[in-house]
Amino acid sequence: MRALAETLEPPRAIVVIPTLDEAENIVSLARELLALPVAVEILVVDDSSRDGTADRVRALGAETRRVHLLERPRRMGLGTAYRDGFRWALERGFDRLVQMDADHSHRPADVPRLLDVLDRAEIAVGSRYLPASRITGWPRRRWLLSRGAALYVAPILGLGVSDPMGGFKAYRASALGRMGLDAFQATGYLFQAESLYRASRAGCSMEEVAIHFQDRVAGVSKMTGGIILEAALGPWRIRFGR
Ligand SMILES: Nc1nc2c(ncn2[C@@H]2O[C@H](COP(=O)(O)OP(=O)(O)OP(=O)(O)O)[C@@H](O)[C@H]2O)c(=O)[nH]1
Ligand SMILES: [Mg+2]
Repeated sequence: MRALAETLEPPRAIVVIPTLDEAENIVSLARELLALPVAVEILVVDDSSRDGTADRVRALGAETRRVHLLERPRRMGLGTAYRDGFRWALERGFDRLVQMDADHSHRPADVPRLLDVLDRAEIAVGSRYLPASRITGWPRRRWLLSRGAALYVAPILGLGVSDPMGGFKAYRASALGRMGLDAFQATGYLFQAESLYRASRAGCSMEEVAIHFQDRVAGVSKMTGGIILEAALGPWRIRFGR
């Protein structure tokens, strides 16, 4: 019976969005996602933002049952936010999981393209650095930092992708299960590359998708010097142990 139900029911997709003071962005982003031609639910993982992000998400959740909120007691890092969010979604039987930033850097219009890729690969990796990709609104310094991080991290982890630090991806649930969410080392931004490293070690198939990335629309960056240091040292730790 279960096998039959699985073949008849369309895959359930959820977009996991970590937030830290994104009240100005999250509602408009969620509404754009809900208006997509493909049906998705949304999980916001909020680390006790002080600008009312969680209240706005709760209000939206009361309006539509497709928006969910996972609240954490303090800032605990982007990597653990994604892992907690993915666990939440896997426990509730979602088949396809998308991750994206809250600040409108990742466009909802690209979500259906990422999900389509999951018909032929287990992971769709949004890339800012394919010939068809676009980045708008970034000063040259920011571009250099991001491009440099990508070129530095990929060979250390043996990743054959152009944008290992990108935060716009889609996974089949089965792939996340094989990647071992409990074993991750990165608690912060390096989660992005570690997820691909663990996926390739688990034999997951991946395909890169060109995306149009734009600078955050509102709010402030959460990037700090500590995050840059993590990107410098972390890949070696992930590759060669603690
Ligand atoms: N829950 C949670 N979310 C976080 C944390 N750190 C960052 N985020 C969110 O993760 C996403 C990416 O963070 P950003 O500050 O946009 O980082 P970035 O895109 O590298 O930097 P900018 O280019 O300045 O935007 C955003 O939605 C943030 O609100 C965290 O510790 N916990
Ligand atoms: Mg951003």
